Amino acid sequence: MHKAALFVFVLAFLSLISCTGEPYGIVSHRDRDGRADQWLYKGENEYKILIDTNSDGRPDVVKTYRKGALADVEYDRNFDGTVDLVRQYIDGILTREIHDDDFDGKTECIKEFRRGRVAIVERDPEERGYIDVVEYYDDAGNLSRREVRVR
Ligand SMILES: [Ca+2]
Ligand SMILES: [Ca+2]
Repeated sequence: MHKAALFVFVLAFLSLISCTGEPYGIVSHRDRDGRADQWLYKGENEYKILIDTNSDGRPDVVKTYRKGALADVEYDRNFDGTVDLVRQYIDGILTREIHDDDFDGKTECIKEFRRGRVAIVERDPEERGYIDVVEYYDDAGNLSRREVRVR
């Protein structure tokens, strides 16, 4: 349930950046050659700042603000139009990262943070949509426990 919600969240972003037209909202900045490289998208209870970091005309970093505070940042690190890293924040503090580090569109790792440090890592190495391995880390960053879930 929890994990399903995360996948829905990522898909919602994809539908946003696949829009066409002046596609990504209001242009809020242009780089020196006059092309847009930053857009502002206003929703009902949130706004998004979309940034094109590699100047290909498409946003690859999307920052979402809710109630004026940074809530999450989505990254397309290989510039293929698909989100491959999501960082979620509460009161501006990083709480969770959702990783697709092999860029196949499927999540294989979720990291939970406590006071800015990794506390729990959930792994789905075979990308079947189930968490197979849960790792717990202590305050010094050392692995303290590793659970393998058998299905
Ligand atoms: Ca781009
Ligand atoms: Ca993946």
